[in-house]
Amino acid sequence: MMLGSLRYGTTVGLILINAMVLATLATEEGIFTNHLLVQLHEGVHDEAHQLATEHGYHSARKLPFGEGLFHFYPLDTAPRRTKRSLHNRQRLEKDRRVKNVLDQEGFGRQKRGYRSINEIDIKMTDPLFSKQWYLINTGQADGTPGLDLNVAEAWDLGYTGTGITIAIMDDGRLKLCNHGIDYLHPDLASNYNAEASYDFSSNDPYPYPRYTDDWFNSHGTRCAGEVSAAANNNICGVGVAYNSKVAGIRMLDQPFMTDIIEASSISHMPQIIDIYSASWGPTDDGKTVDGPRELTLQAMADGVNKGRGGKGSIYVWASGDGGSYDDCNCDGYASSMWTISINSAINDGRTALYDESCSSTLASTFSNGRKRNPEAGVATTDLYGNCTLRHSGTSAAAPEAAGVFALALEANPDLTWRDMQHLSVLTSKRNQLHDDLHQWRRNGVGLEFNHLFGYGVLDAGGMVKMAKEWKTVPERFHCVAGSLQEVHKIQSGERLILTISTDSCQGKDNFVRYLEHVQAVVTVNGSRRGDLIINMTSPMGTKSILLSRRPRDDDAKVGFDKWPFMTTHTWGEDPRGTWILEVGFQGDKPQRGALKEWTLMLHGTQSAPYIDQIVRDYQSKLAMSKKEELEEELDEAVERSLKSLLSKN
Ligand SMILES: *[C@@H]1O[C@H](CO)[C@@H](O)[C@H](O)[C@H]1NC(C)=O
Ligand SMILES: *[C@@H]1O[C@H](CO)[C@@H](O)[C@H](O)[C@H]1NC(C)=O
Ligand SMILES: *[C@@H]1O[C@H](CO)[C@@H](O)[C@H](O)[C@H]1NC(C)=O
Ligand SMILES: [Ca+2]
Ligand SMILES: [Ca+2]
Repeated sequence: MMLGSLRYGTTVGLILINAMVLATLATEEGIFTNHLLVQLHEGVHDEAHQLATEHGYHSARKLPFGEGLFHFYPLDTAPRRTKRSLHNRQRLEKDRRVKNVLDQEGFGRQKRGYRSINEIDIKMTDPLFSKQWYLINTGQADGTPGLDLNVAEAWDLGYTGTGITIAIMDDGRLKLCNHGIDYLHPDLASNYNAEASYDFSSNDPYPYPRYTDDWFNSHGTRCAGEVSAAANNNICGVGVAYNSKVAGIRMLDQPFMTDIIEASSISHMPQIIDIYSASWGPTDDGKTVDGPRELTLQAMADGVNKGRGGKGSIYVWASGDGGSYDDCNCDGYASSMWTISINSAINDGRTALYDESCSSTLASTFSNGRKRNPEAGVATTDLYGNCTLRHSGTSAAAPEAAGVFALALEANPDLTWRDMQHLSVLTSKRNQLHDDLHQWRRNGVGLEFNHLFGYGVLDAGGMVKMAKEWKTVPERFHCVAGSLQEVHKIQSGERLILTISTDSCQGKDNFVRYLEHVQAVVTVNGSRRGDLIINMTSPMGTKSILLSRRPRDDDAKVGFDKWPFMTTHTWGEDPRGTWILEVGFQGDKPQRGALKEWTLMLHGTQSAPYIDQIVRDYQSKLAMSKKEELEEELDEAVERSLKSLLSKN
C-alpha cells in the first residue's frame, strides 16, 4: 500500500514523505537497487552529471516530472546495492547541492493488460479453449492481450449462466445464425433445452439443421456453441455462459420470411426463454430501408412488457454485415429501442470490414473478418460433431453478448430489459478498440462512446459485479419534444438546419429528465436517398450521426417515411433545451429533396437513481487517469534502467 501511495504521489513533497515510510519498510524485505532519485537545489541542475560522477555514479538524467528531479544511475550492473555504493549514497546526501536522496526499490512488473491463462487459474480440458481469444485474450493469433469479454472474472465470481435460457434465432436473409441447431452435438447436448425449441420453418418442435449445405446450415450450431458449449468435457471449446441452456428457433429455411414467422419466433415461450439472440434483419445490401412489420412490432412490445414475468424479454441483435456501405439505422430491428444492438471488433481492436456503423448500436463483442491468421476467427462447435476456428461476421458477435447477459441475469434475475441496457452502457469498455473513421467522444454526462462500437466492448466481470448490486431503474416516460411538419427544401451544397426547443414535458406527468433512447422520426425524400446525411445535436452538445452516406442506395422515390432514427449516444443527458437537426447531401452529383417532418421523441426517467454515480465515477476516472499517467511516467523513467539491470541477473 505504501508502494502505491509513493507511486501515485503527485508532488515531490508527497513522494518524499511516503518514501521515508517506504524506506523503513523496504529495509525489511525490499531489494535496494543502485539507482537513486535525487532532488537538487535550484541553480545546480546543470551540474547533475558532474555531481553524479563525483560520487561514483555513471551519470544523471533529468526526469520529466517534478522539480529538480534526477535519476542517478550506476556504471556497474549489480542488481543490488553494494557496500561501496551505500557509502557513495551517504556521501552524496551530505553534498550541499543535494536537497534529497531517495532509494529505488526493485520490484517485479508485468505488461498491463497481460494475463496468462494459468494466472487466471482457469483449468479447462476443452481442446479449443486456449484458442477462444474472445473469452481470454492472451495475445493468441496476433491479438491484443486483455482485449476480451473478461468472462474469467465473472466465472471466478461463480456466474456461468446456470438457470438462464437463451434462444438462438435466425432467418434466411443471409446473415444467419440459425438454420437450426445440431442438438445432438456432444458439446451442446447437455445444455440443450428441447422444451423451448421450435422449428417455424417446418412447424415442428425439432429445429434440426438440414444437412444439405454444410456451410449454410452450420450457423445455428456455431452460435449455440458460443453461448452454451459445455465446459471441461474434452470437446471443442467453452461457451460464454457454459452452464446456461440453449434453445433453437429455426425460422429461416423457407423461401420467404413472413411477419407471422418473425413474430412467432420472437414471442416463442417468453416465460421460459430469457434472452433471444438474432443475427438477421433486412438485406445488408446498402440500399434497403426496412424494419419489423405490424405483428412483429407487437410481439416485440409484448416481449419487453410481459416476457420474463414482466421484467421483459432481452432481445440481442447483430448490427449488420453491410460494411461501410450500409447504416444500421436503416435496419428497423437493430435500431429498435427494444433490442440491444451489438457490433463487433476483431482481436486487435480494429473494426471488422463488414461492420456497419450507426448511432443506435449499444455495445460490441468480438468476431473476425480482416485477418489472415486462421486462428483469429471465433472458435466454437460445428456440424457433424466437429469444431471450428473460423466462425465470423456480426452473427458471431450477438451470441457472445447473449452469453454475457446470461451471466448478468444469473447474478441478478430481477434485471429488466432496460436494466440490461443501462448496465451495458455503464460497464462496456473502450479497452483498446479503435475506429479509423470515428473518434471516441464523451456525451454530456461523461459517458464515452463511439459511432461504430457504441459504449465499447462488453465486460462480463464488470457487468456481473454491477448487476449484483443493481436497483431496477425508475419508471420510463415518453415525451414528444416537438414536431416540425412544414416542407423544407434541401439541395446539394446547402445544409438545412432545424431546431426544436423543448422543456421535455416538464410539469407534466411524462416529464423526461434523464434520457435513455432518443428517436427522430423523419419524413424526407431526395433525388438520391443514399446521398442524404442527417445529424442531430442534443442540448448538451452531443452530436449523433443519424444517417450516413450509403453510396449504393439510389432510391429516388420512397425516401424515408416517418422513419424512426434512433440514438443511444445521449444516454443519461438532460434533454431540456435546443435540439438541432442538420440535413444535407453528400456525393458526386447535385441532388435535391424535401424534408417534410421531424418529430423528436424522448424516452427516459424522471428520477435519477445512478446519475450521481456516473458523474462521480467519471470524475474519479479522470483523476485516476492522471494518476496512472504519472505512475507510468515514473515507471518508465526509473524502471527502464531497472529492468535491464534486473534482467542481467
Ligand atoms: C467433420 O466431420 C466429418 C465426419 O466425421 C468429416 O468427414 C469432416 O472432414 C469434418 N469436417 C471438418 C471441417 O473437420
Ligand atoms: C419530394 O417531396 C416533395 C414534396 O412532396 C415533392 O415536390 C418532390 O417531387 C419529391 N421529390 C422526390 C425526389 O421525390
Ligand atoms: C454530419 O456530421 C459529420 C461528422 O461530424 C460531418 O462530417 C458532416 O458534414 C455533417 N453533415 C451534416 C449534413 O450536418
Ligand atoms: Ca466443451
Ligand atoms: Ca444493415
